[in-house]
Amino acid sequence: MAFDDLRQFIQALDRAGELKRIPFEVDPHLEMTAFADKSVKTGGPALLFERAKGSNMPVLINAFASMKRMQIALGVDSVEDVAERIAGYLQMRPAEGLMGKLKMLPKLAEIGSFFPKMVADGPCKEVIRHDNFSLLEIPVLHCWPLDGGPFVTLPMVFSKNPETGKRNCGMYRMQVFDGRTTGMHWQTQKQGAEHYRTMRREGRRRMDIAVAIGSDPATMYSAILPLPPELDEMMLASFLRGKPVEMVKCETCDIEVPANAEIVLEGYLDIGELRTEGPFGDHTGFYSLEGEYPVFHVTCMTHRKNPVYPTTVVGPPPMEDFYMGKAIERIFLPLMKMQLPEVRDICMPAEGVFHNMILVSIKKRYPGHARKVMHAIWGLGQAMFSKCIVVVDEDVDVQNVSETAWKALNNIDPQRDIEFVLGPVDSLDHASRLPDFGSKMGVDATRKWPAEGFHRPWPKVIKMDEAVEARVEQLWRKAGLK
Ligand SMILES: Cc1cc2nc3c(=O)[nH]c(=O)nc-3n(C[C@H](O)[C@H](O)[C@H](O)COP(=O)(O)O)c2cc1C
Ligand SMILES: [Mn+2]
Repeated sequence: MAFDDLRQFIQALDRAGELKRIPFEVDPHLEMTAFADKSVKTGGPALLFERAKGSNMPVLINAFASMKRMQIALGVDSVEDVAERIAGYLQMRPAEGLMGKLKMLPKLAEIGSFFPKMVADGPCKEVIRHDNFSLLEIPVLHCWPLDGGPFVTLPMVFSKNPETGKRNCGMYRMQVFDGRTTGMHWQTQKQGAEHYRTMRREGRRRMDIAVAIGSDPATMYSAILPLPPELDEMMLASFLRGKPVEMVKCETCDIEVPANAEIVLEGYLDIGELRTEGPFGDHTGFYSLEGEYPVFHVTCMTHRKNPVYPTTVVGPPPMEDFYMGKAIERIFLPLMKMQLPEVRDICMPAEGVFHNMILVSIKKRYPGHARKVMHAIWGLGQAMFSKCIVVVDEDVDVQNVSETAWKALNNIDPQRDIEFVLGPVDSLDHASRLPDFGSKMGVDATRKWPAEGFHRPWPKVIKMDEAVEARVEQLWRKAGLK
């Protein structure tokens, strides 16, 4: 069952006991952050602030901030189900015989629903405002004390590739500078930034942008997925929902947005115009530094009647983004395995803030195999940012970080097994020698082979005899122990 919009999702969270409505006034300046942080770190619910200080709009926060809420958002019992669905399509083979072909029909019919659909009108057009609007009406959170200002943190930013006309949707935070302008914090390796560079090279002066805020959760979530550049996020959203995303044309620019959006900001970037953005209390748990980013000029705001403003707070982990990232880890595993079939599992522990630490277990089959996997990951889309990759053998459960650390730390001869490479790093990395460029570390913590020049015997992991364990289990109880 796909949600029609954000409101249906809110109702579903409420029904599942995953939402707390806050009826009294709370300040978007710092207070909501402290509220949301406490809730996520204590396993608390999503929050709907019904009275945001200084605004008429309610604020939704932490709507994705647990695995349970991610499941509700994606309409599944487990996010692994999404992975299985994807794997099902990836493994589709030409059917044998009539029965085989008939069996494939439902799957093929389903593919038809993956394409977003243009519609003439939609709820996001209930109120259209060309002149009489201000971004300051929106209860945008000033998240942390040293932030440079208020930031829109869950925007779906739409742009078009000027060469192919294909759309992109990415989630890039936007610092609100005043009633009509914001920053556009796309990092240099992201698709919006690539469209911008292409247009600058072509000598264009103006880049159309539309930003949708708040829609059905699968569509919102698709904005953060690390898809290949020309794969339409709205197609993936349609796949996740099992129902086409309905798109409407903007009023003032040549871009389409989800028709069910709560708020749409239409406008443009003046190509070449940059403004200082930040600092911002970031995913890393540190303030990311100020930087120069394009300026988004908003020329038209459309919205639903009584719009709800969804947002998130990032900061010292784990926060809402951890759960969004964990679901990505699970959903993308089959895609990674398609290119790297030797990979058994991966895990990005919360402390590593996504890509600072990736634990990978592999079926090691040939000398140097662990290093091949590291380099492949560094070459795989946004996994290029992986700062520290630890590769272990298939018998290590990488979801158990403690077991992985124990075995990996025992298995390495650091000088032999650690490799440093240089390359692109996350813009949020404050330690790299240069912005966006620095070193990354690969740790080969697999068991070493004679074919890799290791000729000493490799010891076994200690394990008690099973019969003895069973007997001691009885003796244990006999001794009155629990
Ligand atoms: C809450 C949240 C905020 C994000 N903010 C930014 C941001 O400000 N800049 C950025 O480049 N990526 C940001 N990201 C990550 C991107 O959304 C993600 O890399 C996405 O895949 C980019 O899409 P693209 O490949 O179409 O450019 C954020 C992710 C989340 C979950
Ligand atoms: Mn993209």
